[in-house]
Amino acid sequence: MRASTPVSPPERRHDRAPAPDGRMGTREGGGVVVGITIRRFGEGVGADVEGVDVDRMTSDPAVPAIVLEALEDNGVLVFRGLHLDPEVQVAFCQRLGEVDTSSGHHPVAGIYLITLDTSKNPSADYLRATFEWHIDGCTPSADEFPQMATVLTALAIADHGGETEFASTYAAYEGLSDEEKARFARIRVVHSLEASQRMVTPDPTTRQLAAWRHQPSKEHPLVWTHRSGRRSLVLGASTDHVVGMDATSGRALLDDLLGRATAPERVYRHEWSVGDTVIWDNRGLLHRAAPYDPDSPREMLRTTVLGDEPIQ
Ligand SMILES: O=C(O)CCC(=O)C(=O)O
Ligand SMILES: [Fe+2]
Repeated sequence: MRASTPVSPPERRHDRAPAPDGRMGTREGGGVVVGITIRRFGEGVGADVEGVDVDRMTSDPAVPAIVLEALEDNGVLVFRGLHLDPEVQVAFCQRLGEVDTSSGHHPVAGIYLITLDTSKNPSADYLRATFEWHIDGCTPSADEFPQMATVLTALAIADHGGETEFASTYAAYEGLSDEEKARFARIRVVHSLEASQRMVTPDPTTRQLAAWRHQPSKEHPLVWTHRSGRRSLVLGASTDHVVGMDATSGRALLDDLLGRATAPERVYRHEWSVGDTVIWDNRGLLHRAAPYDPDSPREMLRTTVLGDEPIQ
């Protein structure tokens, strides 16, 4: 584990009272400190956030900018043991951007309950596809852009499995050779709900197939050039086929790239404790849940912050 990397807010603030533990003003390497430490897990993706409690999450004016900057730098942020209420989770997310309130099966708008129990979530069957590496929002129903960020809080965890894994698609792009970068700049890929659902339901009923095909498929470039200027690869379970390539060669290319992106040394696996909150940058990461039993008590409060950046 790398040494602690404290983070400074974008603006200098001299008017704050010290944090109770006195860390304010004692940042290693100089700069302004607000008592928040971003502790990277290693060279790859992910970091622990220390010093942000529930109050600061919802009311400290410095926190949104710190979180967004740390998210861009680390991909995944872990807040341990906060036990966020659904309302607090949504309020925190609203400070980061516009929250998706469309789900409708949880009493708190902005919360989608992740569970394999169909009596609690009518769309639970679809969640088995989260066991495969994916990026959320590559096959939107309308002309929407992929979500910017997703937050999960663990209400209950699985006895076995159910960890959530993350891998950077920025790192996947950066790991390409110059020749590959040039070649892949022109490649386009069709994404579909059918492709991701087939991975977990290879023999669908006619009705399932019709439901999947009802969702429009979507063509995206393989390489996403972000507004920031960074580039990432758009990969994962929703990839259906490469435009203009025969199915076998296209699949081989996508599988090879996915395998490289998600090589074990590039993956952060979050082993949940009840009360943990994790946020990830959906635009620059692949994620998946490690399989867990359909009868597992695992339940997660999920909130998504909408994106405004097209894949281009
Ligand atoms: O259940 C999980 O760990 C992840 C589920 C997922 O893919 C998501 O929330 O987007
Ligand atoms: Fe997901």
